[in-house]
Amino acid sequence: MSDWGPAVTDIREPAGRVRKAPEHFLDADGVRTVFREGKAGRRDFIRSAFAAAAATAAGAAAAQSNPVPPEGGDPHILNLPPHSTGLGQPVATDGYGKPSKYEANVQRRMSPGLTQTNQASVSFAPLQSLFGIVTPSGLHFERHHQGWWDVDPSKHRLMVNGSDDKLVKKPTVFTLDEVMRLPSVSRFHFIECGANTGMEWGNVAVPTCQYSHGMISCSEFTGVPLKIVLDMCGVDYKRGRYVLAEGADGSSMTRTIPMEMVESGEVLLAYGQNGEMLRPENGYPLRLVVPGVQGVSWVKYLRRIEVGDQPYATKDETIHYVDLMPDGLHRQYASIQECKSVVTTPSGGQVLLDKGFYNISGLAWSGRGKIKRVDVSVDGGRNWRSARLETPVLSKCLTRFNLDWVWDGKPALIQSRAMDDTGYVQPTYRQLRDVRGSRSIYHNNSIQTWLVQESGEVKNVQLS
Ligand SMILES: Nc1nc2c(c(=O)[nH]1)N[C@H]1C(S)=C(S)[C@@H](COP(=O)(O)O)O[C@H]1N2
Ligand SMILES: [Mo]
Repeated sequence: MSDWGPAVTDIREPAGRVRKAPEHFLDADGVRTVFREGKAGRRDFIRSAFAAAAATAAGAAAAQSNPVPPEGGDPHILNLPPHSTGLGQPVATDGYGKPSKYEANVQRRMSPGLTQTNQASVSFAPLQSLFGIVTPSGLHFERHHQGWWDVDPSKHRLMVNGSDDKLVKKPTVFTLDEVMRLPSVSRFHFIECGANTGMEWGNVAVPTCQYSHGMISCSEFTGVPLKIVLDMCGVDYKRGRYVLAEGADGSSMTRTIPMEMVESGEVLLAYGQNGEMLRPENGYPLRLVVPGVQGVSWVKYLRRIEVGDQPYATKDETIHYVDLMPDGLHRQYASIQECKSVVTTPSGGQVLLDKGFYNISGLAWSGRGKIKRVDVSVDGGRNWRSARLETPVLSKCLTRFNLDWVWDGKPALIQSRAMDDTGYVQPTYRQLRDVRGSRSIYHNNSIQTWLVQESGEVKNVQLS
């Protein structure tokens, strides 16, 4: 089955899943609006659609945290909230901590109807709720072809062999302990599924950036450069110009990686993610990290590396993850994720509560290197201003950008356009379709447009 089933008709969470938090306004999709409730005096600015929710939320918040005597009460007794007067929770109540209950709407989400089973499926990361560049491991997007497993690390093995006897002198089977005693590195990289933003090819315009761009995540990965292990096994690098990576799950996930990538030292046998072991959903206990390359090559539950003298033409590189070009031929092995960006605030589903100042914020990345510049337009691409790139700006990693904006209350078309250090500039839909046609599913890196309507509601639109 391909990554995308029928078009989405209804992406809303069941109403019961949406939590109203006292300090945030949440719309029906559980999307946090841009403004938090400020002073009570600001409430007259709030749009009528939110007035009811706002009144309850602000009232509850005021009662909890306002250290003034209740009206008509004893002026000597301050109405302090329990958290200022009582004893808090003991340490290690949760041996492994969880987010605040007020953040319960920040979830990775499935798109109902997108896939026929929940095992060969995808969940999207809530980009609109995240700050900085690191994706918390519990919110990392998921893409499984045959469901995920919690594989016993003491039983897991990694085999390294050659496609013929001469390519690898010492074929070896490694335990995880044996891999983990080798020299390790830790590096921040994004992983993006080649199908990210795929529905936009058909101008489906899914409502939020979680669904349009949420098949990307960014982590600090820790592991052993694959080159070190291949050296140990005595690889003939003259003839052995490709490796095949194979996963241990039932999906027969196998992908060809060119040896130059391995020789660069960037390809990792990773066991660590954001300071701890990989999560089961992300390939515990061992996955391949192939910086800059589409997610499908980042084989999870990695059990075998074979060295070969030619590309392997597996199902996931000849039938799936290929691009139908305008001349009717398929482009295969397209692997590097080209330079791309998206504004995450304000973005589809969010609501601006009033005109005035906003921090436009978003993410930019390139599979070829570092982000050099991000320009932002609020008028559909007529005028551009350069955004601030926040540090760190790392190679093949998400880069956070921010830009000051004063909204005048009129409709605005917000876009971002990233450039990487090779000089490549993220294309418009017209530029992309001129080269790629319109029958692709994968590898859509076009400029995204969000329409801010006069009501403050933000919508996904596509400018041709
Ligand atoms: N073993 C195995 N590896 C796999 C897959 C899989 O189904 N099985 N899916 C691939 C695809 S298509 C993507 S986009 C990434 C997703 O990684 P994640 O689930 O950690 O986000 O894993 C890749 N590696
Ligand atoms: Mo993918």
